[in-house]
Amino acid sequence: MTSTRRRGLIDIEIDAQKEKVRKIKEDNRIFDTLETDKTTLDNEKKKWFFTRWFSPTSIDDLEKRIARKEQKIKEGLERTSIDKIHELEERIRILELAKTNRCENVVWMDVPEILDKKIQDDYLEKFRKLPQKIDEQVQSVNITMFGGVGVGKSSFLNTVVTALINNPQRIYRDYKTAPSTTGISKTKAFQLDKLKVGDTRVVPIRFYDCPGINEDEYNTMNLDVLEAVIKGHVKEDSTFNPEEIRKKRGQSYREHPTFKDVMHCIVFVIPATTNLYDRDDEALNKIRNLQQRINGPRDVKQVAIVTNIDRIGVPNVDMESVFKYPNVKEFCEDVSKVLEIEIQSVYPIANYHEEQKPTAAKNALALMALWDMFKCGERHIKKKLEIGLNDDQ
Ligand SMILES: Nc1nc2c(ncn2[C@@H]2O[C@H](COP(=O)(O)OP(=O)(O)O)[C@@H](O)[C@H]2O)c(=O)[nH]1
Ligand SMILES: [Mg+2]
Repeated sequence: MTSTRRRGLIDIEIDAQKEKVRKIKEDNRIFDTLETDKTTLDNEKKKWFFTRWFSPTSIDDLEKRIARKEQKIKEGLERTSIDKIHELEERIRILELAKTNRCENVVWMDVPEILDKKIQDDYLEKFRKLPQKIDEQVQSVNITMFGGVGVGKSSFLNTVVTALINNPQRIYRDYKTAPSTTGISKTKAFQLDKLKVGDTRVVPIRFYDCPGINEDEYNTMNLDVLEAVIKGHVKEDSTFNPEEIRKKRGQSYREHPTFKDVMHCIVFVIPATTNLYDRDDEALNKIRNLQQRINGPRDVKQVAIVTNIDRIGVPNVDMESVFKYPNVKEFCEDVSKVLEIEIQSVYPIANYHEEQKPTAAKNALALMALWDMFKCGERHIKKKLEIGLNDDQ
């Protein structure tokens, strides 16, 4: 059979899993047949005793066979439970289902067909070539992320750092933020460390990690606070203190921000598992209200990332083909409609969650999104610098 279709990581994984199941079943058969062999041996011996007739090789063969099996067990062969086998078979079924849901002719604009190492390396090269400052006055693109608690904001930063540093053995999990295990956001520091490519070369991008904007009993993250963040009223070296920002005083509040302090790109973070048409979704409502406040002639650029793509039927192992999944495209289109952000600036993202090693596909997705954020921010800055900063705000 000849096939022009490339064998992807998912095919390799399916084959590997099938082989694993085959091997386990073969091993289990050793245990299953050992008892039968022993019974047959007993019977053969009895037959010989009563009739003095037996096939001369059968007892010998059986004894050898039993000895071989017992030796394997002694060497550590283990029986695998039926539940475990079912679990593996279920995994194969899910991967095969994913493959059938995938569609070769899903059309996205300007997206690579396969997110392989080459795409990852090309983006890394682009970041490596960036100047370390954008301008003397405004050195970096300031980016902040808004989204509910636990939507993957801190994880996205960790994915970005993992991708930029590009150590094939290491996933960064604590990039200046505490991992949230309780569902309560523990994000503390506002401005995060400088991003670096390959751990050395500084990239002119600064991230500001905000607390979640929902489950907000005392309305601490209200629209005034979010707007103050965008307008640069929060001092970068302070911990995030919504109370001070609301009262417009205190050590974390900056009364007179300049253009280098404002956010140059806002990222809305939406998990792919969100019901976008739920009118009671607090985070979505807040984002839309915020947009009404800030959308104006001097727009700051907005992009969206859709996290948790691995939870809507794209297996981690097939993330390289993420753009071939119609449901991913549909969800991103819906985000584009609901938040009125052009589809080119809605990025599917799968953050590292339980895996041990980075993958080219997840890195590439994060780098693509980051590149767009950077370019948007940079354009915004350059435009403003051309107009003249005095005209600002
Ligand atoms: N499977 C999966 N889990 C994710 C993803 N993004 C975040 N998580 C998990 O969701 C939980 C909350 O993420 P976190 O980044 O702390 O959310 P934050 O409150 O927005 O900063 C953590 O357990 C993450 O590992 C993703 O893309 N896929
Ligand atoms: Mg967080």
